[in-house]
Order: sequence, then structure tokens, then C-alpha cells
Amino acid sequence: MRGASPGHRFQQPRHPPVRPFSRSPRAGAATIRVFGNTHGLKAHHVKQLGRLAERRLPANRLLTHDFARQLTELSREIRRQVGVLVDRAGTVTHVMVGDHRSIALPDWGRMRAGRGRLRGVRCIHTHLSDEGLSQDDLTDLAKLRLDAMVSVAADEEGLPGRAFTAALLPANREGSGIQQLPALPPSQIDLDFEDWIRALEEELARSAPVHEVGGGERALLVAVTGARREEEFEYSLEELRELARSAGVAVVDVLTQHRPQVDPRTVIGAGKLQELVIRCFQQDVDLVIFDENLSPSQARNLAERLDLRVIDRTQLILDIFAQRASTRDGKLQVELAQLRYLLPRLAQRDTSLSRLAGGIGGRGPGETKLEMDRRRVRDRIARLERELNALKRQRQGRRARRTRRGLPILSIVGYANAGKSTLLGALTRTRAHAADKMFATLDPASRRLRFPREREVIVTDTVGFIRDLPPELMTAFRATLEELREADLFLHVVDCSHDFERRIAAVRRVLGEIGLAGTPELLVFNKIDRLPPGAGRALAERHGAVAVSALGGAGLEALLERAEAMLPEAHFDEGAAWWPQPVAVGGGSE
Ligand SMILES: Nc1nc2c(ncn2[C@@H]2O[C@H](COP(=O)(O)OP(=O)(O)OP(=O)(O)O)[C@@H](O)[C@H]2O)c(=O)[nH]1
Ligand SMILES: [Mg+2]
Repeated sequence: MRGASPGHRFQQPRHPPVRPFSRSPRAGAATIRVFGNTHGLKAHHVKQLGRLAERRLPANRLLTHDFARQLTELSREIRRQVGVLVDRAGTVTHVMVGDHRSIALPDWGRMRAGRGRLRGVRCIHTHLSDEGLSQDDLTDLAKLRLDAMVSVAADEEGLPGRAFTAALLPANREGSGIQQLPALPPSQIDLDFEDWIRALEEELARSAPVHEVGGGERALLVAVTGARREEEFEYSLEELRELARSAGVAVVDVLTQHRPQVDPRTVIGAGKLQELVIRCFQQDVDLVIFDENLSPSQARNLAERLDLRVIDRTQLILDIFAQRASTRDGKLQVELAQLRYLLPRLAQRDTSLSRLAGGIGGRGPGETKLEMDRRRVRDRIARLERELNALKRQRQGRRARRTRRGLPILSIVGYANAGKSTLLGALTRTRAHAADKMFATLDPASRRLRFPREREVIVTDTVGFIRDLPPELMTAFRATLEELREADLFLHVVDCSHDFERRIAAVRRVLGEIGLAGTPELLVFNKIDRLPPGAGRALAERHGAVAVSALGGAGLEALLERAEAMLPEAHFDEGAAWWPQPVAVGGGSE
């Protein structure tokens, strides 16, 4: 199995089998078909391939000379690789034919073997030279959780040469996660296969990772340095962890690769991909999350190579949004974003589509929606856009009324999880939904806040920003972001305990992109309680910011003073008690 182009390896054979072969002598029992391209083969060769399905191996033998010889003779004659899948009873379950350098295994789809378990099937196939197992062979071994992968060299006379055998190893053993048995001619293999496979299964089961009850799906994160500097890369990975946690996913492993450019087909290189497949097996991973945004073809290639659900950063964020959306507006916007993301990925329907679009816990656009073809997706997008526009007009009406009341608007903006909702709650002495999660808030909320005397302002809280905000989300949330247009002042909340300079820049970039770079901004360095005493204030001073702890209440007075001073016509009588009187106004999207 070498040199096959990754694109076609695991797809269903393009050429349907010539005809199904009935497995005699128990004719009428299971029907076996030959996988692979039988085009151009003579009829008697096709028949011989079918006959391989009638062979049996003794249950305690990995491979016998006679069995191997039948494969190698045929393989040499037709100059193509020939292979079979054999179950633990020694019965041939599948027959495959490839070309002279490669062979494709049937696609099981996502039928899972038990946790930490093998699938109870081994692959025995020929090579036309004595070169040993290829990297693709080893990847298949892990991807399909085979009992073993065996290649037998067919010599010039069609006789079996050496057989190369590999099997998976549990995570607690040293090395690559794969064991290779000594390469021997089949006649010299004296392994008791039944004993050997039982021992291996037991060891795998013992070392299988412990699953916490209700621990959520198990994810493995993958990140490639690319052109990024080390520090930037680390932060990005950390953020991906935070996002995964916010999505309710348990991160069980992280795989990183240092390479200046991502592989155009599979993002990570071939060797790393193999390592990934094996780790996914060892860690019982449910899904793989890439830090890089994947092109539709990369996502498809990876899902095929891994036989697992593969999502990227954008889809992870979309998933979080889908989990959080509670208002009608929010739900429509999220669905719109999901469909926009999905549309280019529907270009070619294939078996891996469900893997691409599944979302966490199946919260992507549901399976039934996936059945929709592109045209129906487009129709749905158009309808969502119409509905959202209608809602937008309603909102504009409300806004107009609000503006007529002439209340200045303070909009709290900032990076996801910076403490915006906590600040809104602290300023207005109301409870706002805050949580240690990215994107806890999706829907805008407004509260009225009374400054001293009769001066009132409206404070709004909204969805957090993130670097490289997925464009699908940007467009879908345009309506929500539009609200920010009304703001007389931005309270730009910053979690000063954490990577803040890059995050400030990311927020300003988004504001710039929606044309709001000109709105006055007051930087609010939040969470100073996380820094040593005095450090937060000093840091804030250096950046012209006010230092606060929204949680503890420190610095809020100074914040209001600064905010007042920056508001237009903010003329307050000297000496007045400045502390605002909270005025309860309904939360939710006003
Ligand atoms: N230590 C500390 N934690 C804070 C402070 N302010 C907020 N937090 C915590 O930070 C986390 C996020 O707070 P939120 O108010 O939900 O942040 P947000 O910016 O609204 O988050 P999103 O809506 O997800 O963008 C919560 O766990 C808060 O308790 C603070 O001043 N100090
Ligand atoms: Mg919030």
C-alpha cells in the first residue's frame, strides 16, 4: 500500500465491483464483493479474486504459506497488489485489489470499535517488492484499528517472500505506538495468533484511558507553528484550549508541529499525521480540533485519513455560539453563520460530509439539515437573511425611540471572557450573566444607569470579540455589532492578567472593520485582583487605562468619573455625590 494519493485512498472504490461474489460453499450466506478497480482484469482473474473469499485460515495462525501463496501468485500474475481482511475466526471478510503500488481498504465509515479495542480484523496484502510496510500501511493499521497489518512480498515467480507484520501498542509502552514483528517467510511464522491477540487486547483494555462520567467528548488539539512566533503560537494554543473547554469538550491530548508552512493537503506532514492517528486510537479521541482554519479540502482529507470528526477553530467557535444562542435573533444569526460556513463544504457530497459538519455533540446544523442540498441551503440562507432584516428594522425602531429620549450610550466592548458582563452587573448593581467561558454572552443587553443628578446613561453589554473572528460570524452578527454604532463611548474591557496587548489589538481591529474606529474609547484594565497589589494600576497608567476589578468592585468610582468626563455634554455639578443610582431596566436585548 504505498504511494497512493491521499485523496483517493479511503474513498469508496470509484468502479463498482463487477459483480458480487457469493461465498460458497455456504452459498447465499454473506455476499462478498471485491473492493478496488477490477477494470482491465481477465475474467478468470476476477473469478480468482472472488475465490479468495472462500479461503480460511486456522484461527491460531497469523498467516500460512499456502494462503500467502494464493495471494502472491495472483498478485504477480495481474501485477497488482491483492489483499484480504481476515477476522479472528480466520474467515475472509473482504477482498481488495489495488494497482502495482497501492491498494485501498474498504471504508467502514465511522463504525467505532469499542473503546481502546481493536476491530477484530487483520489485513493481509501483497507487495510486488520486498520493501516492508509503508507509512500508509501503518496509518491504516491505526485508523482502522486492525488486529495486525501484514504485507507479503510476491517474488518474480509469484512465491511468497518475507511477511512484514505490525500491530498497535498501548500508550504506556515506549516508542511510536506500533510494534513490528520480525520479517519472516510465512512458513516460518510460528506465532500462536489467538494467544497473541488476546494478550494484546487485554493490555490495550488495561491501559485504555479512564473516562470521567459525564466528562464530555474527548478532543485532541492540533496546532502548527506556521509563520507565527513561539509566543504567539503558545497563546493561540492556550486560547484553543479555553475555547474547547467553553464548548464543554475535554482536551485529552495536544499535538504540535513546528513547520514554517502548513501542508496544503493535510496541514501537518505525513509522519505527524500517522502519529496523530495512533494517538487518537490510544487516547480514545472523539474529535480532533485544529487551531488552523481548514480549507474544505483539507478538512475532508483529514477526516478521511483519521476516520474521525475533524473541526477547526472557526467551527469550534460556531459550536459555542450554537450552544449559547437563546434569543430568536441569536439563534437565527448562528444558524446563518453555520450555513455560510457549510456551503462551500457541500461542494462535493461524499461520505465524509457527516464527519465534517457534525459539530460538537451533534450541535452542528442537524443531520436532517445536512441532507439539504446546496440549493436548499442557499434558500434557507436567503430566508434567514430576510428574517434577520425584519428583526433589524424592529430594533432600529426601538433604537430611534431610545435616541429620542436622548440618553447617551456607553457600550462595553472587549475580548471574549474579559469580564464585560461582570462589569455591567457591577456598574448597574444588577446581575448579568457572567461565566468563566468564552462567549458566555451572545445577545446584547442594556441597563440604565443613573449618574448623579438626573443624568442617565444606557450601558450595553454585547458579544465578545476574538482574534481572527470567523468571517461567517462577522457577517451574521453584523446586526448585533450594528448596535455598537449608537455608542457615544466604548468601555473597552481588558483582562490585564493575560496576553492583553494582542487582545486589545484584535478588538480594535474588529471595531475598525465595522467602521467604528472613531468612537471614543476608554480602556478598562479589569481583573487587577489577579496581579500583585499595585501592579494593575501601574500597568493601566502606562496604557492610559483605568484599573478595576469588576468582581471585587475596586476602581469603579474612578471608571465612572473618567467615563463621565469623556461623554459629550457630561457637565455635572461639582461636589455632587457621584455614585450612580441603579435603575432597574429589563435585561435581555432591548
Ligand atoms: N479575578 C477576576 N475575575 C473576574 C473579574 N471580572 C470578571 N471575572 C471573571 O471572568 C470570567 C468572565 O467574566 P464575564 O463577565 O462573563 O466576561 P465577558 O467578557 O462577559 O465574557 P463573554 O461574554 O464570554 O465574552 C468570569 O468567571 C468572571 O467571574 C475580575 O475583576 N477579577
Ligand atoms: Mg459576557
